[in-house]
Amino acid sequence: MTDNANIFAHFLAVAEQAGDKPFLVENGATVLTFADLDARTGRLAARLQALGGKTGERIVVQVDKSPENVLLYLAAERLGMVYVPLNTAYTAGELAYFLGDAEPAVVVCRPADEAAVRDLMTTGTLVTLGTDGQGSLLDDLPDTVAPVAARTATDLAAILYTSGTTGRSKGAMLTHANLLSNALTLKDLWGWQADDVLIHILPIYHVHGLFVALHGALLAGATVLFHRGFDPAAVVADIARGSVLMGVPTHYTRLTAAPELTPASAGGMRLFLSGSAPLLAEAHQRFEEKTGQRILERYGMTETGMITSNPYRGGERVAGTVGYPLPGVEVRLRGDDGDLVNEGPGVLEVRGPNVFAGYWRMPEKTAQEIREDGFFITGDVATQEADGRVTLVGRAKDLIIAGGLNIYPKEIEEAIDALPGVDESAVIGVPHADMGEGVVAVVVPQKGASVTEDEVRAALEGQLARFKQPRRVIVVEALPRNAMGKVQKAALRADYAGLFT
Ligand code: MLC
Ligand code: AMP
Repeated sequence: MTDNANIFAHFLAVAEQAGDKPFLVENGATVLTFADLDARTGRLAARLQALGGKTGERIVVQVDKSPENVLLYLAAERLGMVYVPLNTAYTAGELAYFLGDAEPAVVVCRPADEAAVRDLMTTGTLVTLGTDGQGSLLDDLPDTVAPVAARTATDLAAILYTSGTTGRSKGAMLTHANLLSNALTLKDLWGWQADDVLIHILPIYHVHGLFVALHGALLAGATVLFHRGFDPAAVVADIARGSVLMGVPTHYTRLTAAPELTPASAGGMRLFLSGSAPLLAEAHQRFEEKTGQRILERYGMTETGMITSNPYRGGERVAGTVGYPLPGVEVRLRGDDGDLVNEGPGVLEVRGPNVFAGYWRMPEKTAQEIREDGFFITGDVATQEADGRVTLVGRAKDLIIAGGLNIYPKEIEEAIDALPGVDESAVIGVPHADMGEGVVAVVVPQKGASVTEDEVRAALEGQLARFKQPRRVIVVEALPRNAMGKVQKAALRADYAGLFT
């Protein structure tokens, strides 16, 4: 192993051992071997340098998933840049905020977005990367390789934006030590081995697909069967060759419906992992009936990486629970009255080497959410059994999770309230068979004005990323309020609980 805290140095040490073994395989063909990793990332890092990228500066990336995107991430880490990946669904308006806030030295976007992104940029050099390796990023690749930058444990490796209850996105600053500690812990806990084969179906702009999945394979020297999107039939076709799959509950619900998936076809898999959103006990059970395999559910956050996990060995994977705090990670619960409680329910707080360094350029927000003793307030409400097992029972934060993606109602309410003729709105999540939760907007028109569902939906088109847009808009005369005048979202959720089921 290496003294350099740069996480890429640790990946490289493993790659050197793995040699010619395939790292990324797509549609049955090897697109990248471990032996290629050093030279390919070295040249790409030299290219980023030539574009003006420097160690410690930010690189903002909004591109479609591809093997080159994986290389770009690794090259950025190699150079010691701070990687800032963005959901490809974000609109120009959303992107403008991220670009202004991150002040990147380099921006990489899809070729089709080049002109629009250029208009939004206030700092940095723009290059493009397409799905098949086309784009100006890979033009003029130098023959030289950039060395692996020396980084300390507290240096930033990435900033991942996460929306907040105020509607404004916050950049979670993740250090090299945050990422490496979590990855090493999960490698041991989940029994990663060099002969593992990961079926990778997640986007690579979030913690789940970028860190939890890719880092596991990189630290184990394991092969990745690379899927650019999620097609259940393609996953089933790969399952005979795979050993590990990570997904959000929607992936498992859709896989359960795939006729080709059987205990025989899934028999070679050693681990199905789920997280990012609650996996209903019923979905857990149906997957087990279908495949004979028990999903291992774990719980995490952008700010903290993984926090708890059901056991891989030597313990039960209990449906509806998220398992035990990871080794080296402490959790505690705080009740409504502000005191710590043992069993809960209470808001879960977490401390450990995985907990982020704070929100980018938001010291006051950081101080509100990380206590002086280092515990981060997750906003998830949990109970804990005497043996440490955690069950998530609710959220203190007003958050909707659809298909594993977080949606903050406040942001959507602000967009709707700004529309002509709208007095106020309340955005809620109600059960959705495929996505877990579906977004519903309940809208009150101004006196004498008329507002229709179609008008609201059309107005939000292009303004908010598609996954955040309400699937239904209900126009009402007034919102239910309690004696304090607060909108009763629980009552609205009950009223519209059956909309998507
Ligand atoms: C797609 N759509 C969504 C959506 N994904 N709507 C709400 N929520 C989502 N997550 C929209 C599309 O724009 C489309 O809208 C319609 O839904 C149907 O799309 P689809 O083709 O069925 O969707 P698909 O491309 O198959 O994507 C579904 C999915 C994807 C579940 C595969 O959303 C996904 O990969 N989710 C994973 C997200 C993730 O990685 N989360 C981890 C965060 S990290 P229309 O109107 O155009 O038809 C984290 C920490 C942790 O949370 O613990 O891991
Ligand atoms: P994000 O901010 O996208 O990282 O999302 C983190 C949030 O996802 C957490 O605060 C939880 O609310 C939720 N989450 C993650 N894993 C699980 C899980 N296994 N069960 C329920 N919720 C989860």
